[in-house]
Amino acid sequence: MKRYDHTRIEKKVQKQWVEDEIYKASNTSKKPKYYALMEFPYPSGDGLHVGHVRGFTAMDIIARKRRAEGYNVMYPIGWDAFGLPTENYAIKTGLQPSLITKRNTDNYRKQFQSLGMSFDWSREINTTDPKYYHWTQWIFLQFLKHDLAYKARMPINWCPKDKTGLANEEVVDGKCERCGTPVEKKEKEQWMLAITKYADRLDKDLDEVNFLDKIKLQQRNWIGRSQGAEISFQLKVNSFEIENTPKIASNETIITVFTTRPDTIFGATYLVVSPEHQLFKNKSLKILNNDEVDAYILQASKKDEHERTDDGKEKTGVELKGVTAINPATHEEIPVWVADYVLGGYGTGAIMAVPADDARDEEFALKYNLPIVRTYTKAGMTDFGRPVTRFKLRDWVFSRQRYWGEPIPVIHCTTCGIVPVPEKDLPVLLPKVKKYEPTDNGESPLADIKSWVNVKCPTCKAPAKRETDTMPNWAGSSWYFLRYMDTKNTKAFAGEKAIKYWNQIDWYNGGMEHTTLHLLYSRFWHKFLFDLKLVPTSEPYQKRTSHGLILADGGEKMSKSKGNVVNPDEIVTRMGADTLRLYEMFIGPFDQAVAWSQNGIVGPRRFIERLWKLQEKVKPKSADSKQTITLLHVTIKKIQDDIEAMSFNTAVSTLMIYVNEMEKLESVSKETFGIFLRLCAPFIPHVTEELYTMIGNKKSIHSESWPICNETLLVADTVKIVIQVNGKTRSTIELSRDTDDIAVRDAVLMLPEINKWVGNNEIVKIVYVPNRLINFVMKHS
Ligand code: ANZ
Ligand code: ZN
Repeated sequence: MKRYDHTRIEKKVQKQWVEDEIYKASNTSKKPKYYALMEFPYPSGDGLHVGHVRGFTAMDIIARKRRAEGYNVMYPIGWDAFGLPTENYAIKTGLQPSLITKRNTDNYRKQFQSLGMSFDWSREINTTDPKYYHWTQWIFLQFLKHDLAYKARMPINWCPKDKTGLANEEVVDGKCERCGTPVEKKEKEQWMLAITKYADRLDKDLDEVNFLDKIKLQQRNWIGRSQGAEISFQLKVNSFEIENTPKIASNETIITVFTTRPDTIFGATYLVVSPEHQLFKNKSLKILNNDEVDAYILQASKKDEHERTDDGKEKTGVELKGVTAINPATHEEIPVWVADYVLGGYGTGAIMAVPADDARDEEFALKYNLPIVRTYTKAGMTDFGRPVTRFKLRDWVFSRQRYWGEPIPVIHCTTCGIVPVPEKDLPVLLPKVKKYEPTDNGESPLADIKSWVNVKCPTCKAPAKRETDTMPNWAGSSWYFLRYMDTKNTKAFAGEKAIKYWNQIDWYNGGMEHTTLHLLYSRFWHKFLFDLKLVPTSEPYQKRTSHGLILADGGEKMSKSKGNVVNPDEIVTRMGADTLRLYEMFIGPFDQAVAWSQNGIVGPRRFIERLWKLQEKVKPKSADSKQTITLLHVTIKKIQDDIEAMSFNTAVSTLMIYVNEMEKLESVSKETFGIFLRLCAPFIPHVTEELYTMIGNKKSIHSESWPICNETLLVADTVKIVIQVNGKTRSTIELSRDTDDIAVRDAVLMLPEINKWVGNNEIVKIVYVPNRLINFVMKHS
């Protein structure tokens, strides 16, 4: 028997796969289609890390199983390559971002190929390719045409170090998500996308899709639907104080509040307006302590939302002297305050304060000695109100003052205003620049290229200027899954036929960190395209799952600065891609964060070596016992169920148990071993391909069909084993009868609820009562 030489085998079969194009998806196949997708990566200079391998291997297993089940599977890959890290590297080195991107994607491609991913490489895309961003720009123009893209002067989050505007989502605890610098507020003209117009549907339509509950919840929280009422309060301005001032405009004589508790209105003893409230925008309302109020507003503008609203923070505010409001329920005159615990961007930016019922209002009332009415009549929910639905979601700040992004395809003309670039002139190419730094006044470096900026107005032909803002790095990923359907199309983002064929993504997996924004943004774009009748479904993803992070040995986050990053290339070289894949599937429950363990990888490697050795037992004419066959079918059932449930770790332990069984046999038939290899193939595609050929099969194992489980053999031949730690029962596990002690031990130790007790502690003794109980005796700490 040849020794197991992973390098030789993996290189050889990978070459064969490329030659035979076995993973190529057809756009015209008669087979049922299956579209499996994993979030495409940002090609960073560091290359793939083991966290990528986890999610991509999982979807690779799904894709391979579906092919075996007879589907025409598309499992595509591409690069989400615009964005800051590349740009910052360009600034540092003077290299062109497009060259850096090429270098990085070349590396990622090589790495993915070495991992044996069953991608259809003919569909590779790159968001920075002009042939791709042509269509990102085109979709933007459709938003513009339908009034969903607009310009607004906005206080934006400004990172003084990166010199760029940040979306709310990119601000973490008041700091820039990328560099940690405290974020400032800056007023700037920004492009906005009106995602709030879709808030209702983005919320409601979650009912129709198969997303993990926690993912739906995150989407819902982010959208923040809130049912309530708007109630108007008449203002009263002290007459003798305003004798010589002009009359205030009528819309300023009322303050409208948003409340989820209109029934509490009899207990509303004062109003609070936010520092951003319209009331302060034009100065016609006479406030006696104007200077004090202005100073307060200025102070508030320097705080971020957390500082203003966090529970622990002391509330502050200033009374508007000379202004009162009439409570429409009690007809009493109540004071009006400005306080920054009320936010400008939510509801109407003003509230009725009910200190008896709302903790924040109570805290404020106690501090400033405002009346608290503890018992009052409850109003009907709509007696004073106009019912409204409000959302926390805000419109999407869609411009960046940076170089490495899609140019926003509009032209500014002094006569015609904002003029879209005619569709025939797309794409608006990113010009070459000498310096990639944003300019000192915060404009994009594109603003400095006169030859690019100065153009003729497409409408009146007078001299005009190009928009110099670029799109945020969320743009290209908002529709990439559509491009995969028809990557070479030059007339549309994808052709009608191709879109009709692939229809919708059947299964989308990605990181938990993308289940809010990217998911929401791409659902929004898709709904918009659906409204334009360009895609057949209003939701892009039928099913969405997420994988947990892989942490460093010891449980910390992997990071370059801590020097604890595990390099997948090194493991592929030393142990093989199959071992790495198997280890990542075995490492722990797929949806949870797990810590890498350098020792842990030895187990999967040993499994493959044992599998390799089993070839010696394969006899064409071996008559397998009933027990061997039964367990094979139990295994088929378990593997297929576990794969569907993404319970990969238990699937792997089931495979391990069967290898144990086969090792005990004198011989095993070619058929039984072949079926077992087919079950292993999605996990370890290289070694199974080689072994399958070695036992005398002509076809690639990856073109074989999925083994069919003979359910009649599945008499309930399983037993429930009690698991104890130091004699205390901690859990149970269901395994097939007569599973041997080593396999039971390994299966049990993988359960998170047991690992919690045993973990890295020393096991003194293991007591096993076959088919009934296993007890771990631990060293006393
Ligand atoms: C009176 C009241 C009485 C309220 C009571 C609550 C409890 P959600 O559920 O998050 O939508 N509110 C409204 N606009 C606000 C703003 N711009 N900044 C800060 N707070 C604001 O919360 C809605 C409630 O939060 C509203 O209902 C309002 O306080 C407050 F016993 O009105 B309530
Ligand atoms: Zn013009």
